[in-house]
Amino acid sequence: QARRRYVHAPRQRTVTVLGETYPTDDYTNLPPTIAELLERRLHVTPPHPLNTIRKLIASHFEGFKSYDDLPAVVTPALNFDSLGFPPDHPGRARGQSYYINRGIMLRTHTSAHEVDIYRQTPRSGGWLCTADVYRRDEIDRSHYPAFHQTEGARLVNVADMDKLKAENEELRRGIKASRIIMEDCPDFDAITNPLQASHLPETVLPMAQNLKLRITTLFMSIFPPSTTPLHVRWTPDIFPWTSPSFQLEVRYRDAWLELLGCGIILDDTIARGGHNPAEERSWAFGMGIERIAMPLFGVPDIRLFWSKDERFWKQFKDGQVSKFQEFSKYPPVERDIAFWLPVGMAKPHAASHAAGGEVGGWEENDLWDIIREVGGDLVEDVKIFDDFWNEAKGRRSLAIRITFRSMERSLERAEVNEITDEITAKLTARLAVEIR
Ligand code: FA5
Ligand code: MG
Repeated sequence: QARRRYVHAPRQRTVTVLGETYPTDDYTNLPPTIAELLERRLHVTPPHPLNTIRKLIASHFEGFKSYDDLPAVVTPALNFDSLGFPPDHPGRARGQSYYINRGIMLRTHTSAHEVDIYRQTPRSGGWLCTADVYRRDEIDRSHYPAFHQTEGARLVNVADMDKLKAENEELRRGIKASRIIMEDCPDFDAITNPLQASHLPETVLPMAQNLKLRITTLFMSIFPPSTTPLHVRWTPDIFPWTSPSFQLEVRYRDAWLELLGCGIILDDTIARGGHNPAEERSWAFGMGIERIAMPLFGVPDIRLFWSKDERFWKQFKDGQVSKFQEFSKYPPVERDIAFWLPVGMAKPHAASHAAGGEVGGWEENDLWDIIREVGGDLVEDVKIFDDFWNEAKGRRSLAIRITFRSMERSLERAEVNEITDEITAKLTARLAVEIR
């Protein structure tokens, strides 16, 4: 059995993204199905709910300058280096990000624009940036390989901390415990992760409180009383360019849904952004706006945001929050595929899974991409339901269950069989797996 690495489709000499043609190389892994999504511009297209959320956020952060039209095609230098990602960070791997070639990729987050935007921001200024972002990720109701984020940041002069404390008191008085219920995190003051060595607590605590208070009052202003109380929880997080860092989750349909990551910007990044870290502190957040739109509009599946069906589009009015009426649910069709990984692929290893599932040349995201590439939006969910190591064969076996469901019609058995056969053929050809 050949020890083969994943090859992303028969290699084309060029790929075209937004009408621009780029040369490919050994790093290219952008499928045409993803490249097409760059043309949708959902976050600036009324009456799409993502456009409405973008505008609601902008009206809450008065005086913040908005950037809604920055190009998704960026360099790894902008997406990673400008934020201090270490060279071996798992996010850089081909298994996690979409590369046009070694030097050009699709942004994986709106933070790619932080340094450039700070450079255009005056002292004590604030800004917002909303954009489509792309990641090779798992497939389920709340994860899609293309999604949208709103990034927000505020600079505060260290000499203005007293003013900020007064503002925080005011914000705190406006928060109604009946609308936002904080679980496992009793107050806004908890900081569980390290302050930067150069930062005094008196210039960081008010910033961290202000960050959490502004986000909490944002949710109070965009979620109408009929959709609250929201159950939320703040937990510690880690980002290469912030410390301390936090994550916010919301309870939706019996599960915790991750809404955003945020933190206090590192001095290095402040300096790269053209500000003086001895004088300016900054907080920043990056929120997934589909993740806000799901509980806000009651949208049960993230794929719906990409729908071209008028039963989706007709339900919304620009700038207005309304409850989404699910259109009739068509039955799911499940198919299982079991296969041996090529000889020489390492044993399953919990730690590598946590780092993005890259084990001895085998990347789980290759699997998800091939399934999406063939099944498109008919794929609702994919799960590995069996994963074992056969000592005698020295090989690892995986069994996956694909759930197919159309949002628009009942699927024919023959059609699902055909898609499953094509997925099986591509897995065999590209990943050199052996079907069991
Ligand atoms: C980030 O992307 C950081 N750039 C956020 C940040 C900004 C931190 C500024 C510090 C300062 P994270 O990878 O956690 O963090 O993604 C942010 C949010 O995007 C998540 O909380 C989630 O709401 C959303 N998100 C992430 N992956 C997906 C996905 N596959 N589909 C839909 N939404 C997603
Ligand atoms: Mg996160």
